Amino acid sequence: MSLSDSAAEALAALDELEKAGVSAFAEAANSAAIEAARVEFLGMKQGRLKTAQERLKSLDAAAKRVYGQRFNAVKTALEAALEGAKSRGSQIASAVSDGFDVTLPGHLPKLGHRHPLTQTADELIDIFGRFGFAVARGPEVEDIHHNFDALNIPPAHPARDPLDNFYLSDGLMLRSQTSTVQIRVMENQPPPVRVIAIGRVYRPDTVDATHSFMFHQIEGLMVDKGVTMADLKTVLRLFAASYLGKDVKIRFRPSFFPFTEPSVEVDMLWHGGDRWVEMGGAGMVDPNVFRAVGYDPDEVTGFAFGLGIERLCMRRHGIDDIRLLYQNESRFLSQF
Ligand code: FA5
Repeated sequence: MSLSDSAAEALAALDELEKAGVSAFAEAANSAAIEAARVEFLGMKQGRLKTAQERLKSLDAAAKRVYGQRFNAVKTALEAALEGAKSRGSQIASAVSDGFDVTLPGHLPKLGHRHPLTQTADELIDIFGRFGFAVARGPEVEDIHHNFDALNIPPAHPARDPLDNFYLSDGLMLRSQTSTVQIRVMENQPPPVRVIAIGRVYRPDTVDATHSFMFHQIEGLMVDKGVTMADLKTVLRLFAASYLGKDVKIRFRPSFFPFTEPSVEVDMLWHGGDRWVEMGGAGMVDPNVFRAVGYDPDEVTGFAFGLGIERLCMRRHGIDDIRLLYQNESRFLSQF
């Protein structure tokens, strides 16, 4: 038995109705659109489904059965599509209630992080901590005794020049080096000593790409029976390899500091570096320094070193101007 042309056409119209209704409900983006689609397709008076139902009357008995079944399926599909649209709509409605749309992506807060100099200092503390060095501290406002006298720097020494130091009143000054902390530590504890001190120092140097009037140093001091220059070189080599990588080269040039004898300048060169860079000074603690703090130079020996932290940080990260470290430019700082 084949269906009449008009029955086949009626079934095709049902297919079309289902397709149009389901997609209208799927696309309805707010409650007004859902309601409009409901009236158009499921409306009791003039809805398209209602109209399709009326068409039943005009079909013969055999076609009625086929058409009736298909009609029920389309009705079910459209009602399900309406329910789906409603539940989607109520989620959207609750999300935008009070004018606050929780479905919109939020504004991510800008996270801060530690300054590259702080990161460098923390790494130095970590490395020397593994070598058994404890952290010591001293004041930035220091007296002449700790900055010069006890460090065997005589009254007429050019290092005391007012043009090279920030003097304050009452025999005080902004410390020009962290070697002051060596004295404070030894005044307060008997040997053996194994400490580092990290902090700010101040010198009225003209500011340029490698000089600042305020910068940071790391001081190291090791005092015990039988400490030698070989220990100093070993510790600095190990430090350099830990901080800059195993392929680092380190070089010691004879130099002079009133508080060490012999004294050296410490240079480093490593993979990616094109030249030797002076990192700081070092040497064996001068017997006069031991006497100033009440240590017996016949009993103990020791080494000390002082390195520039900006320089360590700059060479490690390829920063070519020290001023970048102090401008607090977030696009610069966010790279570290
Ligand atoms: C000293 O300050 C000695 N106290 C180091 C020392 C300690 C020697 C213990 C022996 C024993 P010097 O003045 O060379 O040494 O400074 C050490 C390092 O500080 C320099 O190599 C450099 O890395 C850094 N430095 C010096 N002046 C400045 C500046 N104006 N800006 C930035 N870094 C500086």
